[in-house]
Amino acid sequence: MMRLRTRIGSWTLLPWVAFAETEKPNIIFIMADDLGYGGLSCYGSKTTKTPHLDKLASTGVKCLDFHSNGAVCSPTRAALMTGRYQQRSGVGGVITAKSHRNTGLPLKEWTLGEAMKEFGYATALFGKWHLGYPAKFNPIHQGFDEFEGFVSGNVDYHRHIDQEGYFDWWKQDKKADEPGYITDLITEDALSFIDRKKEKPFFLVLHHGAPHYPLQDRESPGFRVIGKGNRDQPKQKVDRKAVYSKMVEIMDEGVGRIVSKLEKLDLRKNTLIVFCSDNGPAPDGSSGGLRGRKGQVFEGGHRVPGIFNWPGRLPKGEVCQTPILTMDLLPTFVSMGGGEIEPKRKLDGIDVIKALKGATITRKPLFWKHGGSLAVRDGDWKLVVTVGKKKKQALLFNLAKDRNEVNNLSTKHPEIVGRLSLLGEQWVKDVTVDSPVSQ
Ligand SMILES: [Ca+2]
Repeated sequence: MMRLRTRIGSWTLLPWVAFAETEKPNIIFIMADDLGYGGLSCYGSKTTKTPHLDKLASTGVKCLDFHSNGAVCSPTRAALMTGRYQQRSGVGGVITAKSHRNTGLPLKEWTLGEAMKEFGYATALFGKWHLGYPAKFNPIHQGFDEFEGFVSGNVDYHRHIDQEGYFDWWKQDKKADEPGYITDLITEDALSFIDRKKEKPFFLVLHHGAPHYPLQDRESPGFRVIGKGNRDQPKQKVDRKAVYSKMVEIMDEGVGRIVSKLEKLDLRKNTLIVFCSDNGPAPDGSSGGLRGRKGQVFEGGHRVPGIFNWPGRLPKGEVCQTPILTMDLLPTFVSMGGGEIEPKRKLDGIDVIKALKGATITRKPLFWKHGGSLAVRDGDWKLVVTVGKKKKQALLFNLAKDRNEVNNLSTKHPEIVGRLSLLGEQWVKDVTVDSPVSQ
């Protein structure tokens, strides 16, 4: 490209750089479901090959301290949508297919979709919603121009039936089938959206079902039937590890197709791509050696892969060691899109652009809660309080030296246990609201 220099006041700028600085980037946010910290090859997996996500990490910023807000699905999604701890919007637990069919993320919440629309973006969400079953809670009523996907926690990848036996595939806020394997459908919907919206800034959210159960790849048979509850295929019928890897690899293949589309349309340089998971792994996945898994507040339950890639605007091939949570994405995306959030919104999440560019950010204490278990993190210290059938246990770890939470230091540092316990109690009081899905 020819570089013509322009003088503005005392500044000498390259015109194309000056233009790029003021142009809103497209933002594509991709979230996997139940993918643990060790689930991608760039995070150490030896059994799953993810070349396209690996390339986004090696040419962008790979986060080593990225966390889902929740240890399970709906809570993390509520935090993503609101930029606040999920307990504040009453989604402290899973919106279950069995017991919560009439509730959802309250419509009064100011959501990520609404924020991006307000700041001039065309918005779409394809894939899993899990923030309310009734049509009134559909993503199109929470700021997304377009929605295709499912509203429950998981569907049969071929038959699109949830685990309680309800058909669950939607186009906007109406049930409508679209035959196909859901990971491919989500990718196809994304490619079509990019084609249709290429002339204006777009905000595209892809919430994959993969690799959440049921364990099914493209060749696996559909098995759920309408009107009959059924979680997964009989274990003896499936090579679970092989199918699990394949599910992640198909998702990665879709990421590759999206990157190719952006390159073909000459949109890649002006598109930020972000990837993460919504919680730690189920038993078939990998936490990469971290203690615990999905449903727990040990690191394995919430430390997940996190990748940010924006050519020329974010560092290339760097790692980020600042703790980043799902709730930080709303303020970060708004900031990257050139918007400013009014102070009255009182978000818990923060804009993490500086951290992604290499600055050290000191954060306020961070909290995770699942059922009766609570984790409090302040700097390198993490307190994990678990409540068993008979006893309450408080464990203290220093994550800088012991990321896998092996050495309990609670008896050595009772004063830190006391301080973090108090912070945890105050936080629970601050964020908890009455709700059918509070935990
Ligand atoms: Ca999940």
